[in-house]
Amino acid sequence: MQSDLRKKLIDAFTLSGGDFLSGQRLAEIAGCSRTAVWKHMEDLRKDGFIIEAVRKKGYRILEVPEKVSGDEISLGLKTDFLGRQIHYEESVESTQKIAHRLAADGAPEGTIIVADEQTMGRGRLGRRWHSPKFSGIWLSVILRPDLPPPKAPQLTLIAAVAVVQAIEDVTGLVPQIKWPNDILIGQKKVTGILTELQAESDRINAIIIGIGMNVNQKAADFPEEIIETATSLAIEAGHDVSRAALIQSMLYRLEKLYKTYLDKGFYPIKLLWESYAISIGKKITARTLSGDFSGTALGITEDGVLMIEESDGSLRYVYSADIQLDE
Ligand code: BT5
Repeated sequence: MQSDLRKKLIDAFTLSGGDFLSGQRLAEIAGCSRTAVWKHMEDLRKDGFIIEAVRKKGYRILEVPEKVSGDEISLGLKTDFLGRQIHYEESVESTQKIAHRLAADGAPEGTIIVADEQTMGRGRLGRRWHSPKFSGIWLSVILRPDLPPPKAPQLTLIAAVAVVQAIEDVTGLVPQIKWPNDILIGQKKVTGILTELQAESDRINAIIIGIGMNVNQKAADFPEEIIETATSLAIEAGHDVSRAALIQSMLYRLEKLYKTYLDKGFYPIKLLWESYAISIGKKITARTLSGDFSGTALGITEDGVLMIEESDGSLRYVYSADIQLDE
């Protein structure tokens, strides 16, 4: 019902060809009150439409938000197989959920699922991922490497390198990686990665890499809980950034790194990853399900496991944790 009204308003603006439409006229066209028109205009604004409102003249739409549906991504995409099958939805609970379903139904390697909004975006350990409409990249990639399940964490690190390179390519900003899945700019989180598996005991059927990137949010768009810890590329660059260009670059970089990984193993990726890592050589605390461990982060192993040297000199291998920098 509500989206019906919204559609009528957008159609009216499309027909007006950039002219102003008064609140009264819009109310007549949409068959609602002027207050309802005002409310809908505010909603459109929140969704990324740039609207001019002038007394006695009414409203006009100056800019519509950029979408990231199939066409915008395909046009100019330089990959062989990654992103050649695109499943786009305007709004979903979680792109991971759809990716799991498509992967179980046999979707080919390289299929991507992308949405303009997630209503139940998820992080690790059942945490939530804030994914507002039109302002970020909410994307899942299906890969089908012929590997045993313990190798899966390496894919998170490959994706992290691809994300950093894409941000550098498109914006010139220089992000850093916080093991295992956070991409930071100036200590604030700009991207999170969630890797999930469909596997049997000895082989991976599908690996689903979820990437959530804050692109065009303003500081005030972040909810209270993360306002101090999150940032977006627009905040850091000082201008809006094209989500489609970022997705294209990310897919291109990921495909190249993935091919290198399958050909030459993890070592070349490990070197790249370490060159972007924020925590190597620093004092950190790793919060794991079996307790907290503090010490110096030495680096990652061939398998992508984090090595920490504790103050008594003992070496600890951390497979899964949240990392806090202590210096
Ligand atoms: C992550 O989890 O960082 C993985 C996020 C993966 C999101 C993508 S979006 C596409 C795909 N579909 C999904 O449903 N998910 C994936 P974790 O390390 O557990 O971090 C989660 C924590 O980050 C939350 O508890 C918040 O504190 C914080 N957070 C939530 N939303 C954020 C945002 N938009 N930007 C920065 N921090 C955020």
